[in-house]
Amino acid sequence: MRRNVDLSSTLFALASGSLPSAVAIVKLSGPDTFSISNKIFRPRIERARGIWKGSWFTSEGAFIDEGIVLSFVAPHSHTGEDTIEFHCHGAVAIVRQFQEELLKLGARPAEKGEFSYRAIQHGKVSPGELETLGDLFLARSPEDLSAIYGRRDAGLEKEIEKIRANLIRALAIYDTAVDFSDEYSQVVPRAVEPIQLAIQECSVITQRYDRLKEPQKPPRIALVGRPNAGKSSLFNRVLGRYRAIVHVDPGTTRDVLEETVLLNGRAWTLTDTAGVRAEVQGPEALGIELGTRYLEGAAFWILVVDGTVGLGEVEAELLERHGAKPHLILWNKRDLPEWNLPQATLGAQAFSSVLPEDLDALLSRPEFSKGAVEQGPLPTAVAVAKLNQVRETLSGLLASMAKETPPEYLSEELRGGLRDLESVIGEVGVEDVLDRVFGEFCIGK
Ligand SMILES: Nc1nc2c(ncn2[C@@H]2O[C@H](COP(=O)(O)OP(=O)(O)OP(=O)(O)O)[C@@H](O)[C@H]2O)c(=O)[nH]1
Ligand SMILES: [Mg+2]
Repeated sequence: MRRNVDLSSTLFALASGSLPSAVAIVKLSGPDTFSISNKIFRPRIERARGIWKGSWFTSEGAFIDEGIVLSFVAPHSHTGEDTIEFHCHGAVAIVRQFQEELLKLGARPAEKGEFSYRAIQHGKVSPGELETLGDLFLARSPEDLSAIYGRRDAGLEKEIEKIRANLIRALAIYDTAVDFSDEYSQVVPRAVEPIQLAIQECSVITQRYDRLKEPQKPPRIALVGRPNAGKSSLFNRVLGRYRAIVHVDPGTTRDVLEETVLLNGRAWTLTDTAGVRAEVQGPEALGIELGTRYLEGAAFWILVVDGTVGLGEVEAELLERHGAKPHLILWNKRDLPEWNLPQATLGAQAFSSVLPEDLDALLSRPEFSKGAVEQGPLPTAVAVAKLNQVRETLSGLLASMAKETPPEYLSEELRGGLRDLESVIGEVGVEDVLDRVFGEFCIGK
């Protein structure tokens, strides 16, 4: 990945966005910055900090453009080197000609992140600051921004400490097994639980970062139930418009319908699915199967029950298979005289999608305000890489325990994992961030 990491060449790159644009910024940085600039920019500028207005010409004297130049003198620049920013018109032809001239005059195109690399080498930014900078470009919401800026709070340290406590527990078990080697099968398996807990806790932390890196749809709430229960009616009420077909005939909805909604201040993907029933074939059966897959990917689900009919096998099976996932049971159609909610039916809520007060109460339920993504402290990319390594070590330990690997070996491996874990909250080193800088940063940064 890292090809040219010398500090002696003078680099150039387009530091602004894609062309054409109102203004383009071409950045030139390195020891020959001023001498190169003076071969194409008039008036000549001294090696001094300033803002200059003037024009650019090719080495043959042909006019390219006019604009302004910002000059910085080492070490007072982003890279810590002599740097000039050319602010010209953002036309493809101008910028291209410009870059060709710079190339002819001995400058070389910067690689991704190469300016930042020089900034680190010259002590202008710390690796930790570069981490923050890298993540800043991934932020899409004010929440993302405050998570990135809020990292300095000690939240992550507390979480790492919890993982560490589990690993120390496991270590004590391994060490006991070393001392009582003939009782392996009674002692070592006790370490499985703390190790599994630690793996889980590592994942919880790294997932927060994955969410920042991979923009996703908001978490899903799936509306599920038997045909005719009133899922599509509820879907439409929440959206406030007639989006899904509603009909007295069961089996109306065949496809999965999804819309983004704001519930209690949080974005969710609300999903209407085909009513579940056995003994159907063809498109309806396919629709039911598709709905099941969406239910599996949901963060929350609402079982809509026709309160004039009650529970049946469909509901029992859904609850058995998906009951562990956060859900809510709505005993729908309470506006009808035939409606009946037997006492203590699985904590079901009396509901009617035609009663506005019921809809209001549903939409303001506190579970919708939290969002499905847990809002803990955001780790850095370096911390995530280390935690992934820890998780790998721990998974390896689970496999080794299953094979009755000697406890001496387990203990040694676990100590390595502990060291990696402890380094998560230590200082970030230059080496830790270099691959990221060269791999992910934009050209010109
Ligand atoms: N009175 C009353 N009728 C309702 C209520 N909710 C739905 N309905 C009626 O029940 C029938 C079925 O409603 P849908 O919303 O299409 O039901 P569904 O669960 O989407 O049905 P499928 O798409 O077949 O799975 C329609 O005639 C609706 O008007 C309610 O709260 N009260
Ligand atoms: Mg429907």
